[in-house]
Amino acid sequence: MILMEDIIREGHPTLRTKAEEVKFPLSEDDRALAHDMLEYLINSQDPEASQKYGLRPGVGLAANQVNSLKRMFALHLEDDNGEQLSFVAINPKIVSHSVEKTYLPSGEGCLSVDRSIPGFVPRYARITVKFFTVDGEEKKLRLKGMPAVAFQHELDHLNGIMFYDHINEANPFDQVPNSFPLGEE
Ligand code: N9Y
Ligand code: NI
Repeated sequence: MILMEDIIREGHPTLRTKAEEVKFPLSEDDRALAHDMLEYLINSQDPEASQKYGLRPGVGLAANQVNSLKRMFALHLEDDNGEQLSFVAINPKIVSHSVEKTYLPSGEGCLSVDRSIPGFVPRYARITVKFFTVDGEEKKLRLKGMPAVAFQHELDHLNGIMFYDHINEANPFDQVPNSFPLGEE
């Protein structure tokens, strides 16, 4: 089971390293990692379990964050229609995206960052993504809203990119061209 002590923090080189493609069929270790990452998110959002194990709630977790350089991440969150999205994405990619951008009006955080870093993080408002499931099945999804933002935050981790890399340094809350704040579509 993944605990907070297993999540590496800012300054660890693995967070700045590009993760490697995963080969199919998955090894036992890869399967266990995929399972454990999704389990962390589910437990972290359960008030009893998060309290019991001292977990900081999260909607996404990338392998880099548990010091593994595999191209996989877990997402567990609801979409705009209240539908639960819960999956592990392996070798994920964005196949197309909107020109329009969005951002969380209160900025982003990260389980690997123990401080608050203010500012808008520009993200594509809508993305079409492809990835493989643990069983080697290819999925194609269209995402918008929070799931689109979270997918991009996680894909960034696999490429060694942190959310604050996208914040305008001189003016963190500068207008993002051609964008809308999430929640005000
Ligand atoms: C975990 C992050 C991923 C999200 C950050 C912005 C988009 C994806 C995470 C730190 C603490 C709060 C928590 C969060 C949330 C958001 C919306 C609705 C409900 C993965 N991470 N958080 N960041 N929760 N809950 O670092 O989930 O944003 O790489
Ligand atoms: Ni993160």
